[in-house]
Amino acid sequence: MKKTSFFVTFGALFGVIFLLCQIVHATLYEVGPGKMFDHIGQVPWSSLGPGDRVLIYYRDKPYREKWVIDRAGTAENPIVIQGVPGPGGRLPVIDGDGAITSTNLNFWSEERGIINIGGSNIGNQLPAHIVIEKLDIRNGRPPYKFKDDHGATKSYSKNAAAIYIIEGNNITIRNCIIHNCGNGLFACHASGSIVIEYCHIYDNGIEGSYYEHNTYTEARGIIYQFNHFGPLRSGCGGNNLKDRSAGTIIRYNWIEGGNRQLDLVDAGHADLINMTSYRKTYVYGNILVERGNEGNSQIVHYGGDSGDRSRYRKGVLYFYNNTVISKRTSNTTIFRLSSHDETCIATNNIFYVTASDHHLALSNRDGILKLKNNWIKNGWVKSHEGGGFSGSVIDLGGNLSGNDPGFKDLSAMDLGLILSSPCKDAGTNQIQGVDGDHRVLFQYQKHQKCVKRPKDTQIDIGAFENAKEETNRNPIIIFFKADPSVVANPKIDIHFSSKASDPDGDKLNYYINFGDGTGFAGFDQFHKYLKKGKYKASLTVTDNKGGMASAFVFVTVEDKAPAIPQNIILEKKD
Ligand SMILES: [Ca+2]
Ligand SMILES: [Ca+2]
Ligand SMILES: [Ca+2]
Ligand SMILES: [Ca+2]
Repeated sequence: MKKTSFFVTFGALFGVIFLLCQIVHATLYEVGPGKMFDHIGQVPWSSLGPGDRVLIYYRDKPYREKWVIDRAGTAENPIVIQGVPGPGGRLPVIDGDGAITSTNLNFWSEERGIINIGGSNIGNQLPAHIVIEKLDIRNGRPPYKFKDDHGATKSYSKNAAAIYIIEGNNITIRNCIIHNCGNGLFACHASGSIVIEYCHIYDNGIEGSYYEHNTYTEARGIIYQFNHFGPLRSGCGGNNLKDRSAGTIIRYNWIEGGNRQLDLVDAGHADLINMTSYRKTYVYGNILVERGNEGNSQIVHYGGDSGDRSRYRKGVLYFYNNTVISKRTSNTTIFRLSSHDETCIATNNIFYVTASDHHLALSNRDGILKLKNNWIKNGWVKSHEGGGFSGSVIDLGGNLSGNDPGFKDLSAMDLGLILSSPCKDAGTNQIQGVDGDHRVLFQYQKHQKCVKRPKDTQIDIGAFENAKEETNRNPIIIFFKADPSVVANPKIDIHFSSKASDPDGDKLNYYINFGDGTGFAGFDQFHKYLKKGKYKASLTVTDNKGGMASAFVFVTVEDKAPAIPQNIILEKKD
């Protein structure tokens, strides 16, 4: 006995020590007024480990600092750099203008970013499992200057970014405000599994230049979701979202302004081009807005722009349940497919222009565009290129045209549908090439938010479903029975069993009231009545959402002489 308890104690103690070790390894660093550190540069950036968290507290003065992250967390214990908002939810500001760098750091490409990920001579880990959230990062572009890791004053390059990802995997940028940089975000080809979500990205770019964009990414796997992309700075010719990645998913974003809203072009590196995911690009549930005659009249470019067609995407752009609006007074072209090897399957989209007549074209010169269940403004044409058009536009059915798609309030940019909208229930539930992971499950909410897309038997066209949130339905009882329902004497086991289902698939709770003052929380139970009588046993099934169903069964307990005297049974047992 003693031996056992010793080992139990020892085992428990060992477990506690093991747990303590795990906890001790993760460290919390706090930066801000009255906190552990006054300056971001005091954080030991070159030795961060899994589970470490850096909290940067809001203060009225911006933090004029820049740094590098080159350490690896794990999937369970990422390294988290998180701003702590101040009054009114204001995010701590990381200002690149006049930013200083800790001389404890030693990294390259300092002129390319305010926060760099990867590219360090000290920490020397491939960055992984890093989360950056709730920071307002600004002013990383010329003419702003900074002090580098040797204390020398340097200028940002034109293509400097708020966050410059040189290399690394599983990097999430969430709930950040990114503005007034050259490129807002930049991810190089040695990065992978990038998620950019709930961010507000606007006012980036360089005047008179086409080469700096709100985001510019080339990654092995990237998801953009729930972001609010605003216009670039005035006079800047860059695109809103420019991407050269494999495995690109752009969903549930509001993307307004830019030369083109989406510029999805070729990767420059064979390791990306050879990935099967390079051939499939998913764009769904987005709102794409051209505010006026701003820059290029094309909304989405898919394929390549390097001129080396062997590198082009040569795959399929799955473009569905987007709401696309152009307020240009002149021509608008929705898709530019770079070559005859690019295909777009456009399903359940609204393509609306405010201009009348034939100002809307769906395609540019090349490629195969397949149309299914879209709503398209009256007067649309395949292309504005006339005889220069060598592509094809294929009608797969279900497409509608009209003058008014039935937005709730276009002037207020409330792009949900009114009940009488022709887009209501006019989509197809079978979207070609789209399976589990890429189904339309959410919809964008102004701004930087998302909600579940209401479930409806027939999907609407566009980014918003006009359906009331499904009301809860009651469970359904399939059976409830007592076996046997008549017994000759008290104290005989009766088997109560039941089965129910819920049309919403809700988890169910069962309760059996035996009608004799006792009950049981479950769907299957044996019960003995102690006295003769007629009992009404009831079953109640609830679904945790207020839904309920009940059923009952009568049980008769008689009081007859036992069929076999019990004392004989007892004797036989011996
Ligand atoms: Ca350096
Ligand atoms: Ca434009
Ligand atoms: Ca519907
Ligand atoms: Ca239910």
